[in-house]
Amino acid sequence: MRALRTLGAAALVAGLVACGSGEPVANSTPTTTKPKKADTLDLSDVTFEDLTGADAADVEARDNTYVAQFIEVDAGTTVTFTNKGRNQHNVVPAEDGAFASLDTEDFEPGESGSITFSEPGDYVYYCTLHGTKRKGMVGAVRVLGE
Ligand SMILES: [Cu+2]
Repeated sequence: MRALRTLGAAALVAGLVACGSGEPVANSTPTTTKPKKADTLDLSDVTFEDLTGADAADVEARDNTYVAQFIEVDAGTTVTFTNKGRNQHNVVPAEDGAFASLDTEDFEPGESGSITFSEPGDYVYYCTLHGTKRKGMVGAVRVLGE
């Protein structure tokens, strides 16, 4: 009986030590999330073409730019992207899963694809063949609420 009690006390002390040494690791984790945001195009100085008041809007993918590059629409608007270029393009959200991508194989020259934006917010997108999340063939849809 006596031996068991001693063992229990030793385990308790070991537990406290482990707890204390783990704290600095937990404190350092939040700093790793910050730089991610800078990967995406900064929209603070961008002028958006006002396409509000309509149910639908069009964006052309040319070689190698989106026209209009920056549009502002009401929530619920369907934006149709058309590949007007001679080359392959695609439309991929900068934020993973923000909307369904228009993939290259479904977006050959002359083809179109539509995306309905129901939630207000800024949606940066880009062509993975000719751009990045912040330069080259990149654009954005600003979706306004009521
Ligand atoms: Cu492209």
